[in-house]
Amino acid sequence: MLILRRYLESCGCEPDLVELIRLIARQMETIRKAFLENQTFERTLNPSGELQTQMDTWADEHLIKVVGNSGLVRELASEEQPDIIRFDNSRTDYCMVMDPLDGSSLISTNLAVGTIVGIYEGGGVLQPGSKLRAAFYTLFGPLTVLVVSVGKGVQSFAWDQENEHYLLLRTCISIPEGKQYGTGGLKMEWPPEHIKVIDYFDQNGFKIRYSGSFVADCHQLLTYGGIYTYPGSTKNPEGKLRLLFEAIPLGFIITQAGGRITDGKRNILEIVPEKQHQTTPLYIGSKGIIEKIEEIYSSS
Ligand code: AHM
Ligand code: MG
Repeated sequence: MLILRRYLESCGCEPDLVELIRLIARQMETIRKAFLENQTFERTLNPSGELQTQMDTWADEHLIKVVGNSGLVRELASEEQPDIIRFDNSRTDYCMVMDPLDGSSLISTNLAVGTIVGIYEGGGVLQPGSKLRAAFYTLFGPLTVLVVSVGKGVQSFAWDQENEHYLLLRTCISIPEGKQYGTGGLKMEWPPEHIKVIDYFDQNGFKIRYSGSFVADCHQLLTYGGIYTYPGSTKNPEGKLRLLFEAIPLGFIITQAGGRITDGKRNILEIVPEKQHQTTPLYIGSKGIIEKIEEIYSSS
């Protein structure tokens, strides 16, 4: 059976990149154990103005400590931190973006959540997604799964507790043209283009699937196809989800699986981020559906 380390080496990843991905991947057991004691909300808000859960801050502090001590990352931007963190001890030029725990409003319901990571090689964290060197996410479901792309397709691995390594689960994942969708936002605040998109789905036999965890909702696309969307709203035209920590890493992975990501008008992977906590409306999933959505937007 292929394990994560051998897969990354077989792709020609430099040893420091292999070490960095494996280092973060290994933290998932520690993070999983911390759920039991960190079930509630904090009284603090994150830089996007959202209430933090105990696990948001726990996972954030833990990963910052581990990454900072590793000497493998020069610059780190986290969804839970107001500013970009720079590590002077780094022997590499890797710049990392992360959502330490995505979907955290679901912790109290025990639904699936996970960690999202993107890695650039030099150039800082404010770069378009097309420049990513690697991206991966983990998902805590019945299995602890890790889905990774180093620009050579998408593979998924599952944590093997007994042998303490990640075993290959699916290789060369290709996203099918499914017929399901999940949409965020309040219907009363959807922009007119989004209403047309949803009407198109409803008139064409699409099924609804929405959990409230971006990482989990995107993960199911790799099996069933379809799309996930969090549109802009009349109140927040730039949407809710973060360009750096959510849209870019997941967009990179879904694109590597043959899908696409758009804000309705442009490929999100081509957007040059202007600030760390920038948000974007987004549609992510099967290629044909995204093309249809862009058609609806351009004719509106
Ligand atoms: P989080 O990173 O704090 O969990 O926030 C992002 C989450 C996404 O995982 C999810 O898709 C979205 O927010 C759900 O928002 P809503 O509760 O408005 O449906
Ligand atoms: Mg998130």
